[in-house]
Amino acid sequence: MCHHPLPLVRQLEWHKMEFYGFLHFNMNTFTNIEWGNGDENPDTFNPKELDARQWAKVAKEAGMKGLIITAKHHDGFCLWPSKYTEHSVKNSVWKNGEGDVLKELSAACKEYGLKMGVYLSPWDRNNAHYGSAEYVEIFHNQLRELLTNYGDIFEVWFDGANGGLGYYGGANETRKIDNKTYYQWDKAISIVRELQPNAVIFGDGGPGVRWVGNEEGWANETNWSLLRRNEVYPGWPNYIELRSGHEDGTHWVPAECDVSIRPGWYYHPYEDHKVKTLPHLLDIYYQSVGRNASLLLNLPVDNRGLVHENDQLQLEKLASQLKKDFKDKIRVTARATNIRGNSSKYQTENLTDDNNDTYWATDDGTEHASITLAFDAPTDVNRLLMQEYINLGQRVKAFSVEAEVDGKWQDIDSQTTIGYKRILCFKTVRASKIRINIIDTKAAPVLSNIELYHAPKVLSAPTINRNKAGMVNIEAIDKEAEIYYTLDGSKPDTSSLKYTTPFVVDNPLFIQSIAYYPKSNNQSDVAVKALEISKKNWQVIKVTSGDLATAERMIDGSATTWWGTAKNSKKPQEVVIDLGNEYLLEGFAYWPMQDRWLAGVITHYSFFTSMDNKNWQNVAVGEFGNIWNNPIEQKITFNEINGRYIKFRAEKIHGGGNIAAYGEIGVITTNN
Ligand code: FUL
Repeated sequence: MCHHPLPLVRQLEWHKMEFYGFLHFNMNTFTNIEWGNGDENPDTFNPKELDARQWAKVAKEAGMKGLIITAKHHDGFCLWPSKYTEHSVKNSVWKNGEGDVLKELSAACKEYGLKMGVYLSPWDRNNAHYGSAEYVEIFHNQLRELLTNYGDIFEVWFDGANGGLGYYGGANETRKIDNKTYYQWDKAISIVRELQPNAVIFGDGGPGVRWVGNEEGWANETNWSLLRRNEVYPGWPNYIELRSGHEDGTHWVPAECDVSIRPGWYYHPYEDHKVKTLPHLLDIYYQSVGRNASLLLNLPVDNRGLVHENDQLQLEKLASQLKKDFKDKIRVTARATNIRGNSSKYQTENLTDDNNDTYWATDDGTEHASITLAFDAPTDVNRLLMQEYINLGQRVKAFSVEAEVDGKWQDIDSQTTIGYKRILCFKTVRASKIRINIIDTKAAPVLSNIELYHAPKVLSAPTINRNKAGMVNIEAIDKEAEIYYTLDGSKPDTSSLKYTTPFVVDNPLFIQSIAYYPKSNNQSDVAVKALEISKKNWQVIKVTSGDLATAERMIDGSATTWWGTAKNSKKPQEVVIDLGNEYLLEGFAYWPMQDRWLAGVITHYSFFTSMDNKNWQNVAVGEFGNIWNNPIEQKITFNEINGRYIKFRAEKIHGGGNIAAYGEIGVITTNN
């Protein structure tokens, strides 16, 4: 007998969904920021062409199985006419206050056969009562409304971001709460159980589904659906562990990878050309669904109320590529070194019968076993898909894969966990057999499915970089590729400019480029880079602490080289940059450091401009919303002003060492 956590029926149903969509659409869509403060005027919410059927259609055609919408984000604005706040659609000009986005989405999901989920932010920066027991009751009541009025809900999403600065009914202050106790989670969970017994609850530590510990769309290769759940709570500082779960977990709490199709969660026009490329989206798919997690891919609905054309196009590419990757299942005959009780109930045919309810198993105590999959004739193969029969838990701890090529066995991969689904991608081999060796398990292995494929090669778009001197370099991963580009906004093809050597760009410009493979007459996705004025005359002339001599790293054109102020320096830290010339400035850009382990991320800023480095104008003050969880480029615009010097002050920072760190600083002089 094995004693280990098993999934509940609602979790088993959730596992089968694999790929579904997130819709970030709310007040932030109209204020063009990631986190609203809560003091926004409800009339600001006014989508003129809102069409939830379009969202559902796009999602359905992409192969998504459901949609989760931000019914209320941290700014507190409710997309449904909640009885428990005035801060909602009912007080906006949209549909004269008669609208209800949740209702429209619920009807659209029904029409397109999608499941629906709700994101309800516990943190509410609008509500005057936030921090007191009164608000918790409001939160619970809002939850009740969402779970009562919109049909079946498959997932309830509780965000881990909690407490801090906000409007709070005009108090404009910082409010801290105790993440573990304040929201009375037991009560919130029992409301979900009462009203939507089939819904799974998402939170940092579940209870039903856990966060994967990053917002980039990947789980670790080792990924247990198990968690020592009682240790984890919203905002848990050891969230890095969520990427693998816990081998000795006490509960079944599988991982969900949430990631946006653009850098930000909400729609920003300046990210229209930053929709993720097909190779990037494919990587995300293989590193989430292919690693025993689900993929929750965000579509930021735009300020018209539609999924933007560019996002739709990339999603279509992903869907059609996945269809190609998994189109022709290679025919195999499976044999195993051990079959439980030599019984036909556990036969190897169960691995290839397209039925996940039948499975192959070994005798108890036989934790090592090999499965050999023989092809009719030598066949090209580069994908291996495996599934454990998780109704009986997650058991495999280590396995290896070999291929028989020209009569000789060669190693393909050595891996750890499998879980609900594992997909290995490897270099194409022409094999006559594939062998899977189960090396270590928690109990006798039980596998329900094995599939092999030969997925076509996908071409990567080139990368475009510019250094401090303004020199632009375009590179393709495959050295056989030819590179073409345009500088006039047109789509590049093989009749465009051919790239041979780096060239200088000093002024704002839009570069678009493709990699073209003459052998196969194939071209990649388009790489796009919006360039601002070059930094060739820029100089960092003052830092309040740290090494001025190396400070150029914050203006060298690359966000991956960063510079930081001295450790434990007195806050707030400032840097002053001489742009070398006078420019009409409309905004600035800040890249936090891009290292895997972040430090010195500026969350609150002040920005100044000057003509003479003496008299300074304070042109912007604010917060970089969600920058810690999603450390992407931040673009802040302000009223046009002439300036030669800029001063960037870190008002508040987050993360180790008490330093302020800068991946890159830029200015905005155009609307690119
Ligand atoms: C985070 C939030 O703070 C972001 O704004 C976004 O909603 C993301 C999905 O979760 O914790």
